[in-house]
Amino acid sequence: MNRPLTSLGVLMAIVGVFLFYGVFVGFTAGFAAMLLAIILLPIGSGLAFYGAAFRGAYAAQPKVAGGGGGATTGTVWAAIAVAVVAILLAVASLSVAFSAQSNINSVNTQITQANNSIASLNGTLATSGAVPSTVAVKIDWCNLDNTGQDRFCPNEIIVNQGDIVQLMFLHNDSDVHTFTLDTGSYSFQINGSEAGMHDFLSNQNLAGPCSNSGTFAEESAGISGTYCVSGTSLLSSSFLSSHGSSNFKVIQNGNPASAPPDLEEIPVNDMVHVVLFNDTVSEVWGIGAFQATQPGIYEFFCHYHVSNGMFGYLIVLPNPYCNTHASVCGVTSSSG
Ligand SMILES: [Cu+2]
Repeated sequence: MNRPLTSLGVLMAIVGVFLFYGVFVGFTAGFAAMLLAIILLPIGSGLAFYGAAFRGAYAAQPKVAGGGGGATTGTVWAAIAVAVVAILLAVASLSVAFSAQSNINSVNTQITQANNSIASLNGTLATSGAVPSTVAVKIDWCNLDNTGQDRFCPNEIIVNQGDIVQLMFLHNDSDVHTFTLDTGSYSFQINGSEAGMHDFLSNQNLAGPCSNSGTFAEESAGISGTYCVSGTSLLSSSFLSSHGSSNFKVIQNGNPASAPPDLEEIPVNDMVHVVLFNDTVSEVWGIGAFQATQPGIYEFFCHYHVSNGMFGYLIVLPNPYCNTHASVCGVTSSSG
């Protein structure tokens, strides 16, 4: 055995295998490592085989005086064959490894491109938002829940910041009800009252229309004790006209509180309409509009029955569009 040659061959083969493994796993990825693996592994294998076979060949040789013995020609060719086989295996394996790596790289590239597209879309949505629109909302008085108490139906209004909210509030109760929004920067009221209707708070019948009983702080915020539809947030007819919002966006029956339907466009005229039946108030409905200028959650309520649970929420979703189009959204410096 040629021990130094065998040791060198084994060492080279081990280093080649290490590099080979490294190329597969990725921590020695690169052309130089691949080349070195291809060189070291077969040469090391061949040398190790040759060195190991040298002993057998030496032992098989007849002793010749003065001669040291050596490898036969067959042993040399066998070592070369081992090296060639190692070369073929290494090249084939590395080509598979690089082919797989190529596919992984391709998939990674596609994932990166998809992520970039998603980020771009998110960025567009986050910075552009929604162009404000006109939203028609109809809210009824009702007492359908388990308490049997007065409620708003529905009791939530969800809009985007900047939207123009056309609000129709109606009831056919003998008690007076209001839709009052007087929180945050909002001041808006539809007062569905009429002479002869019952005031829950005073337990008296009203002497005239549009009454807030003259005792509510809301009146100092712009909500009127005289006008049935009022508040500093109430949009003017000229504003509505310039925004194409003069008529309720959803075609209604002529008297929204009654059937059968007689569909027509109803003007948003800041009025409360009283419907009589046999000289008695049977239905009251009012209509007006405000702009959802400030995002957030704001309570609206009925003056008379808020303590009974007649309240709901205006939910104004923040709209990035309003960051760059403040005037369109009605955002003023004083209101933030
Ligand atoms: Cu009420």
